[in-house]
Amino acid sequence: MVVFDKPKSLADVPLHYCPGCTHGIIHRLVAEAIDELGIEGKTIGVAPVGCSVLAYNYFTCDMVEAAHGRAPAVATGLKRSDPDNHIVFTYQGDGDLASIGMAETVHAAARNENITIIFVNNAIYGMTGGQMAPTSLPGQVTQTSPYGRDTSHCGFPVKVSEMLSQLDGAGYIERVAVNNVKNVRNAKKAIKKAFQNQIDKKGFSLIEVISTCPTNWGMTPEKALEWVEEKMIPYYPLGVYKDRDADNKAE
Ligand SMILES: Cc1ncc(C[n+]2csc(CCOP(=O)(O)OP(=O)(O)O)c2C)c(N)n1
Repeated sequence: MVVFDKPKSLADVPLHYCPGCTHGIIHRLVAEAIDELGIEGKTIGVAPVGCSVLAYNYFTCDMVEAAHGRAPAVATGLKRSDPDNHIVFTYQGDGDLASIGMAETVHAAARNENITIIFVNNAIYGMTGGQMAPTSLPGQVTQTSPYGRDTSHCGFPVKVSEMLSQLDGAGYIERVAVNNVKNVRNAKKAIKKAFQNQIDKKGFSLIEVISTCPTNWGMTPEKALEWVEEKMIPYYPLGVYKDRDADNKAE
């Protein structure tokens, strides 16, 4: 009896991610959602620059590479070119989505583009070696804030889910984490719903996934999971920030 299997939407190759990095878990959840919804043949993923730049090696659906920050713009084109037959998702880091790509993110949400965004928030620029990101926490030590992020001159972190939920165009915004089994299960539900929304033509969905970067945080994988629970989740509370469907039903 098979009790555990690899999703078909995930290639059978070793991942390049560091030990304890949660990109691998998030890849799996996206692949499971694609499998369960039976959309592999029509799904196109867009991965820009960042640690997940090689995601095209891991997902078996079609993948397109975007310039840094531009994934929502590329996804918009792919979706609009054949809205009934393309299921399009982006897979973006916080440096990518909330810094260089902020304009694309905000306007894709404002336009209610019928796409699914997987936003991996690990509070740091991973690929380039651990510089401060728009989501780095106050006091967080990074390569460019060696004494800790000082908000008096570095400003404050951007809370993407809270911000986007204020836009009328955004359909579904949820923040999840993958630091324990319960949170991984919730993350799976949210990611699957974000794809289902697109199938149902409900418009823009973004799932923010609180993730780890033990290498650049300078922590063991175990300590990184604790840091998520103790530092990141209190600053970035988990939950549904916008669900147009539920809001409409409540009215
Ligand atoms: C136009 C452009 N500017 C800057 C870079 C350098 N760069 C590559 S990845 C990256 C940030 C990656 O951080 P994030 O998006 O948070 O993803 P992570 O690597 O942490 O998963 C930057 C600044 C680039 N490749 N292209």
